[in-house]
Parts: sequence; C-alpha cells; structure tokens
Amino acid sequence: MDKVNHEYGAEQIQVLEGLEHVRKRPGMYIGSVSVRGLHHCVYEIVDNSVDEALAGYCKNIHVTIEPGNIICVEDDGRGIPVDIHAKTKISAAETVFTKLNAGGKFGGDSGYKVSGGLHGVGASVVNALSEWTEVTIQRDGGIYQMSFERGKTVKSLERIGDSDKTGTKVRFLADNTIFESLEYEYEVLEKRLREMAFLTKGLRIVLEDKRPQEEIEGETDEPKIKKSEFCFEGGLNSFVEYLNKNKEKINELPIYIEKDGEVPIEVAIQ
Ligand code: 0RA
Repeated sequence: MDKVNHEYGAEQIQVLEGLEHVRKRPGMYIGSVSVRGLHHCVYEIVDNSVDEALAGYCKNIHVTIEPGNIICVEDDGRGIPVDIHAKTKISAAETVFTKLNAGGKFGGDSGYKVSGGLHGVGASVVNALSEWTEVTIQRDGGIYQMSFERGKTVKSLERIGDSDKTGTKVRFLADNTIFESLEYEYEVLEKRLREMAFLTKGLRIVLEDKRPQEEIEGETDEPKIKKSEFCFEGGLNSFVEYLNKNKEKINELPIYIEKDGEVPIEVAIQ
C-alpha cells in the first residue's frame, strides 16, 4: 500500500470517519480503482439488499445497467428507515449514505447474518466514489427521496408521495475522476449475482443491461440477450450441481447438510 499515514493520532481517526478519506484512498475501501473496483461498487450496494433478504424481508432484487453506465439496484425489503436521528438531526437513511461505520444493523457483533464485504459501510463508500447517487425509499406509507454528489448531500431525505409498498432503490453513477473505466461487464456482474442468488435460497435476482449495444466493427452477431434471472430454491445444493454440471460425478446427488441456529451451517458435497 502507499506510504502514507506514518503518524496515526486522534486527528487522523477523526478524518477517517468522514467520506473525504474514501476519495483520497479509494483502494483502502474497494480494493482498487480499476474496473474490478468499479464492479465492487455494485456488489456493495447489492450486498445491502441481500442482507435484507437474509433477514427475511426481501424477495426480489433488480439490478439494471442503465445507458451511460448508471447502476440501479432496487429491492422489495422493508426500506431503509427514514426517521430522523435525534442527535444527528438527519434521517437514518442519510446517515447510512454519508457516514462511515453508520452500522448498528451490520456492525461487528450485531448478530445479523451478513452477506460479506464491508459490513454495511458499503453504501457510504460507493456514495463517496460516485459522481451522483439518488436513493428512493418506500416505507411507512410514503415515497422518500434524497440525493448526493461525490458523497455530499445535495437533497436531504424528503417525502415526495404516497405508497403502500416497501423497498429501497439506489441509483448511482460512479465517478470517472476516480475510476479508470466506467464500462461494466455484463458477464462479470452476472457471475457474481448468480453466486449471490445461490447462496441466498429463494431470493430472486434479476440483472438487465439497458445500454445501447454498440456495433463492433466486423461483427455481425445477433444482439445478445442481456437479461438474466436467478432464483435457486435448492441453495448450495443447486450451486454445487451448477459447478459440476459438465463434470463426471462421483455422487449423482450432492450430500447436503443444513443446520439453523446461532451460526447457520450449509454444506454441499458432490
Ligand atoms: C436497517 C433497518 C431496516 C432496514 C434496513 C436497514 C434496510 C437497509 C437496506 C439497504 C438496502 N436495502 C435495504 N433494506 C432495508 C428496517 C428496520 C425495521 O423496519 O424495523
């Protein structure tokens, strides 16, 4: 890693709590600013929705690559809480997107099952590294919206209408002054989202690419279908069968072990 931060005192720790440091040292938070780090941003936002699914409240996640490489992640979970925090005077939702370690739900020993990654600090990191972010929440009978630019609030959460649904939608445009490229690779996202669906039994994940398909010189191929839908009732069992589908199998059916409890266990061997 870069040679910085020789002296680590209270002042530095203060700085680490804001989002400024995320933009200074993005690699510390998302690994790199290459196309790999770019894809990591999508995973971080999807992870939050998957956590809501693991908590038992979210059944569907839609991920869309919109024209201009805007990412939209929409879930039908409970919606991020919109109530105003008495002390900070900002909504819980805004806190999640503007403060590092805003966890509580996802923090270290909270007892929540989490899908991995940055344990709930992902939303603020992605926000910091995005040219803009727009969050729409349906909850408590209303539709709420807020927006940010490079991690800074430009519109605090406000109620913009009524709704009897619940869920969270996050749209963001990664910052092209941070990332080397903004070109998402459909197949890369597809592989990761398929794995996430396998690992969260019954969760439906849809990926759709709505970018115009440019005509590549000399290519006369039919346009590829850029929509995938994943839902695996069999969980890990389905995953192992998928990994081995073109292999010679020792066991026709995977050996499958599942145990619920404080530390849930799922094992599949074939
Ligand atoms: C904390 C509490 C509650 C919901 C969530 C977080 C939540 C976060 C995300 C992020 C993406 N989608 C999400 N959906 C839900 C709900 C607490 C309650 O209703 O009691």
